[in-house]
Amino acid sequence: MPQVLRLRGVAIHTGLLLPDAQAALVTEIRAVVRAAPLFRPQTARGQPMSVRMTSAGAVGWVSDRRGYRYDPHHPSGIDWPPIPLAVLSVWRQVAPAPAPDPDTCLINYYDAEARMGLHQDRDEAELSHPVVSISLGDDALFRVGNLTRGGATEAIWLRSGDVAVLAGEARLLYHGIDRLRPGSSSLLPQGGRLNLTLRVAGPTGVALPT
Ligand code: MD3
Ligand code: FE
Repeated sequence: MPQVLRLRGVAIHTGLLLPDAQAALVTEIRAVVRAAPLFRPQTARGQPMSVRMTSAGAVGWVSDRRGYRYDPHHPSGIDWPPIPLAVLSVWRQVAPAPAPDPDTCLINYYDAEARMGLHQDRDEAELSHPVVSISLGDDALFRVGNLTRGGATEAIWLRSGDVAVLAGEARLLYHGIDRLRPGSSSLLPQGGRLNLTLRVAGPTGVALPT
């Protein structure tokens, strides 16, 4: 039975997506990844991240020597593919009104060794819009901290089909992924985990005089 768990203001809709809906999302994401291949972003310190990423939407998240930002192009120079309608539908189902539609969907792929350190999501122009995150594949130990670095943290296992909604005060909490439970899901034939994060990135760069 789906239920909403709350962890420090993070709302987790457990089991929101049934297996057929999860499989349909994976099919859509495969098409996105074929068009816009996964890449390994560099951290601010120039180290490759363990998570591989790509995006769909008007803009996508990139990270290189120039820093973290939203860019209208994949590192290869192509436009990002559009956000699949099935993914957009999840946002429309769970984002608290009156949120605009998202303009970016970050696709994170975790293999058995990948992890994501504690961080805040603050590369968006307007930090008051919600963030919606969809988990597909292997279970992941999700950790939530505080509005500033340090202090006590709590962790919860995210499972395939769970949808997290980050709104209000929870939007700026430090969070990360400690590790996967490899082999816990058979959704992805090669194993691992896909996380789809929908955001309103807003305008990139500054308007130039015409
Ligand atoms: C809590 N992704 O891409 S998703 C990220 O599972 C990211 O790939 C993780 O953190 C992942 O930035 C966590 C759940 C999530 C997403 C955004 C949040 C939790 C959040 C924003 C604020 C607080
Ligand atoms: Fe994040």
